[in-house]
Amino acid sequence: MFSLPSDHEIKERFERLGYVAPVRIISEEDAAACRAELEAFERAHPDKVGLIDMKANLLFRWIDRLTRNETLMRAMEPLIGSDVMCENVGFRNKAPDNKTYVSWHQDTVYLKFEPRIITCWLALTPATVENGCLKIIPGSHKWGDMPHKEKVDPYSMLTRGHYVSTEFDKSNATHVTLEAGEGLLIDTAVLHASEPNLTKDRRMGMLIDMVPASGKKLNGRESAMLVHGHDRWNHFDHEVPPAEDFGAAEQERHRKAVEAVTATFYAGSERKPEALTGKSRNAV
Ligand SMILES: O=C(O)CCC(=O)C(=O)O
Repeated sequence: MFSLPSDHEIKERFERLGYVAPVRIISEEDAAACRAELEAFERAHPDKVGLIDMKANLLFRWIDRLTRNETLMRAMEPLIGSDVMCENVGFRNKAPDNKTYVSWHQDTVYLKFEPRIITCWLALTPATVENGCLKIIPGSHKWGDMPHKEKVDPYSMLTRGHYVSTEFDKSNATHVTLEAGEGLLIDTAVLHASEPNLTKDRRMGMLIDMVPASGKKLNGRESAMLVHGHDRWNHFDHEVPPAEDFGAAEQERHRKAVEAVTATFYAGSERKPEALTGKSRNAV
């Protein structure tokens, strides 16, 4: 377990700025081991890389373990308590192509939960200004829902290519640089974006989306994984942790869970998640 800021400091920074970073979650060695696991999967199943875009914790034990990480749970406790559901895990691996980017957006456009989901963006490689770390607008979680549009853009890392469609003040936009194994805890209402990767190596990170077990999805019922504590509320269907890596039963449960979530996350969109097809734009 790594040391953390005090509960008061985590809560105060999160409420004021909409994020806390950096928070060391795993060691650099463990982050390198996660990268090796992921790249072994990519080499073995190049046609299935897209599956890890959503609910990847249903497919691999090492990913499920990360969602239950002790330091992560302790860091989340002042924000959402100790009964925690993991709603989603997805990878955000940015190719060193000087093109792939993420436009300014809020995740609350499609993540409709009460309270709002908190994401841990966990770096598996260093995330730097040069390789396109996240950029955020501190305090923008208090701005309310901004208007968004979608566009088809092969270089947008967001499946739906959504972006904020009005002008807004970007003068205090801040780059959040991370060492491998460090995390950024972010309110999903915070405006964020990221620029192309200008280096020679991939920038790799994963999103771990968490909500208190007492929380609720506002537009339909969904499945999620209980990763800490107890569920006394029955607001989610419980997902089953993987018993083996990428087994047939695991793939079938993953497919069903992604299909169910697609019905609400992608409601009103013509796009479909990569996690349904296996095809990925963010592969090696
Ligand atoms: O990894 C990134 O650069 C940003 C990803 C992101 O904002 C998202 O998937 O919502």
